[in-house]
Amino acid sequence: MLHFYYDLMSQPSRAVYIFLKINNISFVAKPVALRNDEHYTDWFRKITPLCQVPVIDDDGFILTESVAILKYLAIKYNVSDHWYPRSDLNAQARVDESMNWHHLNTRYSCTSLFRELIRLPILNKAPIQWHLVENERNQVRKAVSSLASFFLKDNKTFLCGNEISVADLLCVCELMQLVTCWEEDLYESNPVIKDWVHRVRDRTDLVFQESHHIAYRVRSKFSKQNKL
Ligand SMILES: N[C@@H](CCC(=O)N[C@@H](CS)C(=O)NCC(=O)O)C(=O)O
Repeated sequence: MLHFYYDLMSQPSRAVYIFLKINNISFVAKPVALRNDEHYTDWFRKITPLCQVPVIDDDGFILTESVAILKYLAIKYNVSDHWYPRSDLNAQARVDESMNWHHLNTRYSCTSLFRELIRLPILNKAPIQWHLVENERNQVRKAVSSLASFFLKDNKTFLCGNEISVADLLCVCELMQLVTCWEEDLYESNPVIKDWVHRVRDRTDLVFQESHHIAYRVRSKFSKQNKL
């Protein structure tokens, strides 16, 4: 049986969660509350000494890293080829290209901005460091611009072609983290990106909404007045 360890506040966890649900892959849900430091407990350290989510345990085969997990699940559960192409090497390489780029660009910039605005002020019980925030916003702007001008060029429907892939899930879940801190203008101000995010949301529909409830709950706690 497949066990899935996740926290829906975690962007890569949400991508895997949406993938599992949309493809009707049964799993035993094992939420790990990062806010309560559950990832540092002894029981979770036994699952992964890296103390991070997401993780899967598929009949004793434990796998960390969202990209590896998504590829493994796509192949193991033989989901529709568009999610992670197996029949066309070039199409597969496009999805890999996008996911490799994602880590140091959308992932790094969005998670850094979220950390400056929400994580660190809570952890350190200290005010937001606005001079650092502006730098992180610029990194997000740069990633958004590359997404539009390279990955979504020529009016592409999704990042790697006309159908959705695991790369779209990872990337959109990362951008959606900005909703928590009222920073969604950073991507919504770009019409190409705004439309693509909406397409991914519409394509994954109720699962997308369910997986992002918590992001909107955090948003309602983080006052917009905190923003500069
Ligand atoms: N490269 C990993 C990143 C995993 C990761 O950074 N997970 C975060 C949540 S988004 C986490 O568990 N953070 C807890 C910590 O590092 O203390 C992946 O893509 O799965």
